Amino acid sequence: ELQFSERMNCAYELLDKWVAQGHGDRPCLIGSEVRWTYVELLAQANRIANVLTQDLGLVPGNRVLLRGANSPMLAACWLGVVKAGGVAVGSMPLLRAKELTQIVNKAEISHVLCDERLADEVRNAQPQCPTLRRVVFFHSDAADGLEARAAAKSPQFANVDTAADEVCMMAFTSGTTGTPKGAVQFHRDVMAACWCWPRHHLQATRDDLFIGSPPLAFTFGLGGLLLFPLSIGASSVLLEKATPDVLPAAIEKYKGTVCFTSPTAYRAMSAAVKNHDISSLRKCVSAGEALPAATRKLWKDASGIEMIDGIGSTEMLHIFISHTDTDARSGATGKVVPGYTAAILDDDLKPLPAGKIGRLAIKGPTGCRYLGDDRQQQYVQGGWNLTGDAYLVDEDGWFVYQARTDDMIVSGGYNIAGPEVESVLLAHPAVAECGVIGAPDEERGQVVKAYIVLRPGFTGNDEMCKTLQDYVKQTIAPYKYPRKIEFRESLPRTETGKLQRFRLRAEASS
Ligand code: 3SK
Repeated sequence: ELQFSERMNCAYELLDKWVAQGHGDRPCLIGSEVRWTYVELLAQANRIANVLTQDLGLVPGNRVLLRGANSPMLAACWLGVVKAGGVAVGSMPLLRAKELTQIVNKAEISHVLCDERLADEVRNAQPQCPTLRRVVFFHSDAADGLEARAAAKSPQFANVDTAADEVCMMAFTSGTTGTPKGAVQFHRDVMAACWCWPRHHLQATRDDLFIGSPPLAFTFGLGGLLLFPLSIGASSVLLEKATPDVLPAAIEKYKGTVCFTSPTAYRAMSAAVKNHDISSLRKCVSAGEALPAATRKLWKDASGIEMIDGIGSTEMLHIFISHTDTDARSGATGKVVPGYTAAILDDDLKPLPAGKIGRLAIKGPTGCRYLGDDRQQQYVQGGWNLTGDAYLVDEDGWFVYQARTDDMIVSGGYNIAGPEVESVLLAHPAVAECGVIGAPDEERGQVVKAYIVLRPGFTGNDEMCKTLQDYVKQTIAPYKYPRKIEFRESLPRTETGKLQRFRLRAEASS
């Protein structure tokens, strides 16, 4: 049932098509300051495509970094880039110059469209980024800002005639070493992601209003808050701030019907929802980290809604194992999404029987393609995508999460590479050695915990703890800072001196 013609631009399928079919006056995107219909979003995306191609010299295949909190304008930039045959590369708003430089250089970014309020880190990165030709700011009053440039352009644009298997987007995810990996997706991958899980598991309609928290730079948010609503002609609220303390009020205000957020956020919202009328909500999607059975129950008791929990990955673009709201089993992540095949494999890639714990392996219409990265060989083996998760599957086909098989820390919905935090801490003059792991945490799933050996002359006390936490916050994205720090005389190491993180993890869990 999933068929594409050889030539296809996904922006047409998501946007132009609805206007061509007479659906243009329907509500499309809502932000804090604008409410756009389909026709209005199309006009803005077309104007941006005209700016990119006429003013900024963009040619098909150029990679464009997008930087901003969720907003209709950020969404229009994504669509404008894709219409122009460019490659939209999302970036988390909290990233600092150091991380932006890595992404820009890895992806050979030529253009940046950036929210003016986030300009500083881009400006700091720019001198280290030789491929970067043009940076234009949006949410800006400047005469050369994106809004002014777009206003001077035609609202018509002939989409670049791309092949279905041409690259249209890249999403970056930090590896265990902290070196970001760029996952490359084709136009057809976007449409496959819009088809498989949303049609079979979410089952939203064009009357639904999507709302939630994940950034559009995270494929969970890109799909849930932009691609999926557009693919069915529905509408979406794109909030710059959608933390658990403000999301219930936003659901009440806008009358959101389909919510996407993390287990940590549902847990935090459970108490707050009694102060708000969230009766408009009918579907609640949870992903980004394992959903504890207690959180599922807490949210059901608070809202009356059975969560649709699922697991996806940046590499696979979106969710491939999931519950539905009518077929959910507490403690399991769900069943495989139609279109995908899932198996549990041993270390020799042999399938394991039901009940045995092994490596989760996925095949389907989307799959991992890292941009020039040796880690491709680890993720894709024997035709399977190995997600780095340990799972078992029971006799009835329910997949049950056990653990991460690598060193990623998943905290409050963020993927954080322990070794990256280590390398920052090791640059501080007080730190002699350090090991960073994910310690179990009721609220956030895991928290970043650093075990630190100090250099002679420094003392491990609360003041030092705060100094090191602030140092990490100022060097890399603040959400990566170690919420817990323990000072030690030494760290467990192998005979060859390799840090034994598994011992630290075992200690933190005991
Ligand atoms: O972490 C997940 O489960 C996820 C879900 C959807 C899209 C992307 C990701 C990483």
